[in-house]
Amino acid sequence: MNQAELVGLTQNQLDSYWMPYTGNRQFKADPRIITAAKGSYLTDAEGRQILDSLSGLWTCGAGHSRPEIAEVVYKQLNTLDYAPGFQFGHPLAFQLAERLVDLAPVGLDRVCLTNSGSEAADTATKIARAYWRQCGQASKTKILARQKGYHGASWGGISFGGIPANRKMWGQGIETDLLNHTWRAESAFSKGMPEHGVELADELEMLIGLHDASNVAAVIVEPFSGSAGVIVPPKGYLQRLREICTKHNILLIFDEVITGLGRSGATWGADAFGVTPDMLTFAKQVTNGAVPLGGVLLRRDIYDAFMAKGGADHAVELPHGFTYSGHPVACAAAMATLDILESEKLIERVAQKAPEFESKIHSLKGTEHIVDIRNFGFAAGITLAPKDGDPTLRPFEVALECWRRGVYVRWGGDTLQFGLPFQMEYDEMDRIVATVAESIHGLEP
Ligand code: PXG
Ligand code: PLP
Repeated sequence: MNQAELVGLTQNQLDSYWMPYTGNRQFKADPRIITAAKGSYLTDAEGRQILDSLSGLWTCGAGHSRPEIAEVVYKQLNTLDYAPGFQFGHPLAFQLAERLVDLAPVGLDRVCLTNSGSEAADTATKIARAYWRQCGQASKTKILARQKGYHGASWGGISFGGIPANRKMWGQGIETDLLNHTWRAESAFSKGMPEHGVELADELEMLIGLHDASNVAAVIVEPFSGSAGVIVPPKGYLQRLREICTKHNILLIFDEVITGLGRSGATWGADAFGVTPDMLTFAKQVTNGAVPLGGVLLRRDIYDAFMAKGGADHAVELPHGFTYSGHPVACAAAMATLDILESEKLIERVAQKAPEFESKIHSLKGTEHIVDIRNFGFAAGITLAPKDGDPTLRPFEVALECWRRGVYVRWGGDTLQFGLPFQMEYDEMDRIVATVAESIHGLEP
């Protein structure tokens, strides 16, 4: 029996669901069904305990199925299940906003709430364009980003996202141009930030020269690229992007959907890398994955510009928002998550344990077919050599072999990706590393 049959799913049920970012044909021929999760472990349809090396999808750093979150969510559903967020408010949204602002890098003291990272990236870039319009510079509309960047699956994210496979299907998106990515062969196996390559940031000067600053609204980058396989910027690179954006009056947006709220060993990637953007997006870890929520932290004067130009007192200053923006249940889950991150000092734990994770993951250097290993905080990426001319085949095969051996590993493109739960123990890290090595060796060359 396959795992779908084991939990009583019919073929028609399997076939009915068009799964997201999934090889549907392969999955439905060999389903991998997760039925429960606790701490750092998933339970599959066979009742196996599977070690979770990606915290869900970079979401559940505080561990799965936290009762502290479940309890507040249940209570919230019984008190205020939903409140209209347009023209009316409920206390938790404001309380959460203040709390996020308190955590934010200095100067980012206004926040919009969304339901996902994709909506956060859309929101930030829409605000960037609208902001320049409010400032009387309506020609500043172009969004510059970076190759290998991931900013979600909506029209914004696929327009200025830099992963080729995610772009090629959709035709014309919004106007954008992309910097080169920061992966360089000579930096392979760098621990943390590569020493060399800061000059890659100077390409931004070239792009701005090409398009003219009068046409550019914002630059959006992940502090380190997550989905593309944890590509960490060289030392000084983000600082230089910051300088160039400031010089040319262009907003700098950090997409911190993965890097934010602990993953980098600091509250934000902005803190870990010591660079403050003008806006910052977050999602995933903010509710520990329990309820969808995302958002954008931004400079107060950006908000103020809209208030100043808002028109009549009763007018809406920014015609933007989602039915579920600031959903009370999501806000409750976020408050409980921030409580856990603080009371268990989970971000500090990531910072403390990251050096050991770094040395463990880099111990795989020399393993056949591994051509690069990168890491930052509790994130790491491994690039595998192509197989039969296909760069995506080996990661798929290795990750499935890891699953068979009881470790959930995410694959994407030519990489394997790791985003450890924040409370992960050293012996569990060892198990992940050993399973990756065994899985590579266990497969046909
Ligand atoms: N920005 C960044 C930097 C992300 O990593 C999004 C935006 C979009 O968020 P939503 O919530 O709309 O999916 C993301 C999401 C992976 C993986 O395996 C990464 C993401 C999602 C799923 C898988 O690397 N990132
Ligand atoms: N489509 C229709 C017809 C709608 O009425 C709405 C919201 O009212 C949306 C899409 C957008 O949905 P959401 O606000 O959940 O993003």
